[in-house]
Amino acid sequence: MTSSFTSVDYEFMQRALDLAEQGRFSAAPNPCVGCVIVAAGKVIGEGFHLRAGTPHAEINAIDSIRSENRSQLKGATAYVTLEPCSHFGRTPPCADALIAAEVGRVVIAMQDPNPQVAGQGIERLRKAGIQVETGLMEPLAERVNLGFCMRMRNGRPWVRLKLASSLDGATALQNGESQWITGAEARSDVHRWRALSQAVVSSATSVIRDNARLTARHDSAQQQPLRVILDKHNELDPGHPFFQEQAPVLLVRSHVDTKQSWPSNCEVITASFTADGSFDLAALMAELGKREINNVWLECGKSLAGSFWQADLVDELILYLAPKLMGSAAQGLLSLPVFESMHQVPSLNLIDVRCVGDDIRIIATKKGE
Ligand code: AOF
Ligand code: ZN
Repeated sequence: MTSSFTSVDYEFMQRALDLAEQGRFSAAPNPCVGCVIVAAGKVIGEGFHLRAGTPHAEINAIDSIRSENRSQLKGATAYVTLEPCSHFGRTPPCADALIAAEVGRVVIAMQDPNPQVAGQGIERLRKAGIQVETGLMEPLAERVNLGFCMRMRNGRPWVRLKLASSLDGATALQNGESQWITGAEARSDVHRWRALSQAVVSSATSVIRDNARLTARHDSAQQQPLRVILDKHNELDPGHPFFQEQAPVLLVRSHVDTKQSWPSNCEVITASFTADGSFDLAALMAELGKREINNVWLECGKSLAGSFWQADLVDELILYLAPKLMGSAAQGLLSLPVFESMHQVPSLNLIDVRCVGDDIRIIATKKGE
């Protein structure tokens, strides 16, 4: 049930959203969640979810209150960015903890899309006589957990396609030279996005041709993403320096040669194929979903990028535009079919446009989403 919220409600939920963000490099596969507890108009407790297996945001918020002040919890309002859980997962239900604390009101930004919760936390709080209001700043709460929500609802990760080009849309000169189009700040921003993702997806061609390491080399990185490499023509060699990085690899090949031995950080699997003989990218994303990967960072050449786009598997574009002109013979951004009419041309929603160092960064999603 949505009701009218006051400006004070917005202020506290914004604080809870800021707290949720603090888990963004570490909470996966769990969602990022923030909680603020308010009594007599003052914040008495705050918490966020740091890592799977550790206490949830609500528990951290309750625990942040000194024991001599715990009586203030009675009748207090808890602001939570995600519905408090109702199930025993790695930790006990937060709904029960809020009931035991005798809070009077719980304001929730969004329902938990996890089928194990899905409204049952809200119901349990209401049954206990707590006033529950939902939907406050819901679109913002959803944006904090795009990957978790996508995986819970559709069984696959949220896919971000990274593209970098000159102002005239070129990604390499005619002779293939491409390093570097964007500047150091934009490249560091890419490492930050990799650190925010649980998997980086690319092709063997990119690894071999560009010597891409695909690791997250950024201060904020807490763990290295799984490097998922599509090697359709079985080209990548076990001795390639790519495997010497301290980061796991999932190598997807057309067939697996059981006699070939691979480094210990590399798991080799056989791809599923679509009817037209290409790798089944939807099946691969479902496989990553099963492996609890919330966010995929897709960083590859124009043909794999085009295949993801055409399979309707790109949820967000992150485009870096360098103020350079690389000429008409240069290579383009994305392999898409020839469109016969402007009606067929995909349109995008701009989500964010800003300068990153000397370059422009555009974040866009497909229109209507
Ligand atoms: C909350 N507050 O801060 C988070 C919630 O295995 P567990 O016990 O960590 O449970 C994970 C699930 O709990 C996760 O999939 C999501 O549904 C919910 N996350 N819930 O009340 C939190 N992180
Ligand atoms: Zn919980």
